[in-house]
Amino acid sequence: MKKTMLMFVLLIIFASACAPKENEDAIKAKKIIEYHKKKFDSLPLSGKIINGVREIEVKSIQYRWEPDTIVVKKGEKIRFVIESIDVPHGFELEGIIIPGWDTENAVKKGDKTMLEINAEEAGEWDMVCTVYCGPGHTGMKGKYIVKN
Ligand SMILES: [Cu+2]
Repeated sequence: MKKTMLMFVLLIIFASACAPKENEDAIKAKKIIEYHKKKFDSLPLSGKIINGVREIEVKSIQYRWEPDTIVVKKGEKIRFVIESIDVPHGFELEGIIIPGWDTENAVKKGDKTMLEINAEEAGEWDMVCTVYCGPGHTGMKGKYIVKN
């Protein structure tokens, strides 16, 4: 009986010594992936769902976006309703093609421009103004975030 017990203990020690150990890089990489997965979890979603489409009103103002951070969920259909408050501004989500929208188009004061996209990929993109609107134009940036 004692012998069996001893064999069992030795087997456990042997097995744990042989278990593959993750190297530090792999552990670090896992942590980074986890961090990016959960980074946006606490952010509330923007706009409201109207007939199955998440509609978000975005105001362009010299030299900022209101809201300056837009958060949606992967898989949603998104409608931006963009309105300029002062001078003509452009609209672009860098790296995302908006069907039917030329980034050289201007959103004029008082006009409401509706743009629709599908949030297909999770991640973070810059929301920028693409029409020169004054000396602060290049600093007119916001974030478009698609949560998992
Ligand atoms: Cu601008």
